[in-house]
Amino acid sequence: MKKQFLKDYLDHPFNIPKVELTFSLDPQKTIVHATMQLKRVHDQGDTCELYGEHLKLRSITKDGALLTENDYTLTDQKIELHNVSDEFTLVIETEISPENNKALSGLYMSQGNFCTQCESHGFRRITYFIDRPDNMSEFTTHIIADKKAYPVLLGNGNCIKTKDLGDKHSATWFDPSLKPSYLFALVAGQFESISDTFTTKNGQAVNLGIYVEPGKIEQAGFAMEALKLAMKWDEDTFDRVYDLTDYNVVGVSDFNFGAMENKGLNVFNTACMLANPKTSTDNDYINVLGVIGHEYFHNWTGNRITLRNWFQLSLKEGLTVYRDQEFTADLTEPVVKRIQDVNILRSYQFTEDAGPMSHPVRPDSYVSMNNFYTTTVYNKGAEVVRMIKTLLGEAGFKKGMALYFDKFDGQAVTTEDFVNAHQEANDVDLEQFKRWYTQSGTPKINVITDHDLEAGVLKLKLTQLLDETKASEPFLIPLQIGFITDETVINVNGGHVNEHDGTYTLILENIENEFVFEGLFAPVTLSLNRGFSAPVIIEHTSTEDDLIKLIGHDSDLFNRWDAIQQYSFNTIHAWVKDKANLSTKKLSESFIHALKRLLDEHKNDGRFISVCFTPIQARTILDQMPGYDILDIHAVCQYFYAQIAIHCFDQFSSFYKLPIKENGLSFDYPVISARSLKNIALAYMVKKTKTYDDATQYYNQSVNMTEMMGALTALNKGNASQRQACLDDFKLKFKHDALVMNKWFALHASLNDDSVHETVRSLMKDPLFNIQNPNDVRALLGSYIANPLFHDLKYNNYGWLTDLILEMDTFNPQLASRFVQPLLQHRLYDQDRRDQMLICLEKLKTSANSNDVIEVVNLGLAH
Ligand code: HT7
Ligand code: ZN
Repeated sequence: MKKQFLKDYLDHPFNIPKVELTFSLDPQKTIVHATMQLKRVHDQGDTCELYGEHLKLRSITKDGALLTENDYTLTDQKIELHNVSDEFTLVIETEISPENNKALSGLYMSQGNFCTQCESHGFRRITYFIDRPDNMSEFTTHIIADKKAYPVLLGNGNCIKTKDLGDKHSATWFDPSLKPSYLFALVAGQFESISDTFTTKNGQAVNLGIYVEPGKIEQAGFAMEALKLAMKWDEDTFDRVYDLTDYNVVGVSDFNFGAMENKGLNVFNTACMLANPKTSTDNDYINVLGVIGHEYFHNWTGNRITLRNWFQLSLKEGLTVYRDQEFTADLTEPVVKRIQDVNILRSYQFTEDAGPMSHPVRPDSYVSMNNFYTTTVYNKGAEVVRMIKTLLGEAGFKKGMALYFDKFDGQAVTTEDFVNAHQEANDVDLEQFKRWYTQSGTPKINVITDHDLEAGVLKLKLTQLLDETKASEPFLIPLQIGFITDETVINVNGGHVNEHDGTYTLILENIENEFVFEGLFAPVTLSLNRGFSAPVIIEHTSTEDDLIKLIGHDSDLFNRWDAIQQYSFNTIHAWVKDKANLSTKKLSESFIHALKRLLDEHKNDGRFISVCFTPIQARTILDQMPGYDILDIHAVCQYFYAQIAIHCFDQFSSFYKLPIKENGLSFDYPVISARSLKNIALAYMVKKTKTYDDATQYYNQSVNMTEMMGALTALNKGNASQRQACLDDFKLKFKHDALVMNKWFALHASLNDDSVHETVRSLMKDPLFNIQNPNDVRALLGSYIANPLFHDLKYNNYGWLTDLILEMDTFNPQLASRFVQPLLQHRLYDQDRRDQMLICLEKLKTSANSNDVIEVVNLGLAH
C-alpha cells in the first residue's frame, strides 16, 4: 500500500500534447492502438514513466522501432522507458477485456453496451499513459465495432468521420480542447436518443443529444430540459458559454457514481438522468436537475480549468457542488434547498470529520484516490466557496470568479489559485481563510452573552474551540446573526449589517472575539449562524423559550427550521436519558403551539413544511450522544414524532384532503410542493392512527410515482398486510424497470419491523437483485445499513456485512470500500456494538483484497 503525499508532488518530465486512439471493440478482447507524441517539459533524468494497470501489452514502438524488454521496465502499475530523447512518438498496443471488468473503471460493459469511466485512474486500464490531471492532451478517437451490435459510436468532441466497413463500422471523434485523460470517454452500443439545439448567447448552435438504453426513451425528455436550463443559467449567472458544437449525455445502468463530466460526452448513472412521472418521484426530478447541472457546470469548473493533482479535487468538486446548489435553489426554492444541503453536511460530513476518515478539504495524502470522493471534498468544499461569497458579497464574488475563469482557462491549477483570484480581484487578504482548505475538523463556536439591560448593551463573546490535532490556528469565519426584537440594534464594532432583514455578518478572526451591540433595553433572542453561513457547530444554551420564539418569529426561515431541529434534539436527548419513564413524557404546550402555527402559516409551502417535519435520524442523534444505544434512541424518536402526529393530526388530515390542481407539466414547483404536503401529512396521519386504509386507498388511486411512494412510505411504518399487498402489486407493475425496482428494494430494507432482517437476506437472492450492479446494492444494502434496526445485535449484521464487503471487494473495490462506512463509526456506539465492529474491521484487514478497502479499514482501526 503506497501512500501518495501532496508534499511529494513533482511535475512529470514529459507531456503528451497529442494522442490518437483506435479501439477495435470486442467484449472479450478489445485492442487499443495508441499513438502519442511525447515532449520533454522538465529536465529530470532520461527515463519516462507511463502508468498502466490490468493491461496486456501487445507491442510498443518508439519512433517506429519496436522496443524490446531491455528498453523498458514493466510492472503491474507502470512502464518505465529507458534512454529517451526529448521528443519522440510512441505507439502502444494493449489488449483489455471489457466484459470481465466488473470494477466499472476503465472500459467496461453495461447491459451489453461499451462505456468508460476514467476518473480518477480509469484511463490507465485502457492504455499506458501519463494518466495525471496535469497532463493535458488533444485526443482523436477512432472506434471500430460490429455494426449490428453497436450501432451508436460516441466519443469526446465532434464526430469528424464515419465509415462503413461491411459487418463493422467506424467513427472518428476529434476533441479540439486540451484535456487530462480522466475526461476521456467512449460509448458504443444500442441506444435510443433525442436531440435538440441550444443557441449560446454568442449565437453558436450546440447540438444536444440524450442517449438512453432501448425502451427508456420516454424517460429522456426531462434530462434535455434540464440541460438547456443549465446552459442558460451558467450564461446568465457566471457568463460561462459552452465551447464545442456537440454535447451528448448517455445513461448507463452500471455506474459507480452519479455521473461523469467527460468533455462533450457525459456518462450518467440512469438513476440520475431518467425521469418520467410514472416512474420517478418529484424528488427524483429535482435530483436529475441538480446532477445534469453539476456535470454541465464542470465544463468550466473542472474541464477547461482542471486540477494540478488529485489533492486539489475540491477545486472542481466543491466549486461545482456550490454551483449546482445555486442552480437548483434558483429553479426550486432557496430555503428548502439550503436546508437539504445543510442536512447532508451535518449528517454525513460532520460525522466524517469527527471519525477516522477526517481530512482537510484539500487532503495531504491518500492511498486510493477513490476513497477521497468524500463529503468533505464535495460538500464542505462547497461551503468554503459559499463563505468566500459571504465575505466578498455577491458582486465581489462575481468579480473573483470572472478573474479565476480568465486567468486560469486551459490550465491545471490549485485551490490556492482559486482563493488568490478572489483575493486579487477584490484587493483583500484571504491568507487566513485558506486554512479552511488545509485544516480539518468542524470548529465549534462557543457563544457567551453579557447583556446589560439598563445600559442597553449586549456583549457577545464568540470563542473558536478547535480540536488541536486537526486545526491549530483560528479560522476566518463569517458568522451571520440576527436578533428577535422590536428594538433598533446598533452594531458598535465589527461586522456589517444587511439592513433589510437585520442580519449582521460578524467576522471571527481570532480564537476569542468580542462584538458589542447597543440599543437593546429588553431581553433579546439571538438568531445565530443564519442561513448556515459557516460550517461550524454553535455552542449556545438557548432556552426553550428562545427556541420557540425562533420557530415562530425568525425572519430567517432557515433558522426557524434549525430551531425545530434543536428543540427536537434537546427533547429526544432528555427522553433518551430517562428512557425508563418514556411513556410519561409529553411535548410542551408551547412547542405544539409553535408547530401548529408554522403549519398554518406555511400550508402553501408544502416542501418547507415537509423539511420542517422530516424526522431526525437516530444515527444523527447518536453523533451528539455517543455511547448510547442506537435502538433506544430510535425508539424515543418514534415516540417523539408520534406525539407530534397526535397533536397536529387535525391539520395534517385537512392538508391531506386538499385537492391538487395538476396542470400536466412534469416539473411544476407549486404542484410538487402540494404533493409534498400531502405525502408528509399522510405519513403523520399513519403515525397517529397506526391504520393503513388511507394509505392503501391513496396507493390504489395514485396517478404518479410521487403519490405511489408517498403511500408506500406511509405503509412502511409497520408490517401490515395492506403494505405487502401494495408492494406485491408494485412489483407486478414494475418488475421490468430496474430503477423502479430499486425503490421496491429500498422500501423493504427500511421497514421498521424485525422481519426486515430475514426479508433483506432473502431479497439478496431475488433474481431481480444483482450484486454487481451498484444501484441494486445501494438500494438494498445501503437502505438496510441506514435502518436503525440494522444495529440489532441479535442478527450478527456486522459479520454479515463484512462477508458481503469481502465478496464485493473481489470484483468492485470502490463499491466495497463505501460499505465499510458504518463500521468506521465504531466510536459512536456502545461497547458491545463497538467490540463487534472492531472484530469485523480486523477480519477485513486480514482478508480484504484491495487498497481501497484496506486503506479505510486501517484508518478505522487506528481511530
Ligand atoms: N467527477 C465525477 C467523479 C466520478 C467518479 C469518481 C470515482 C469513481 C467513479 C466516478 N464516477 C464519477 C462525478 C462528479 O462529481 O461529477
Ligand atoms: Zn463533480
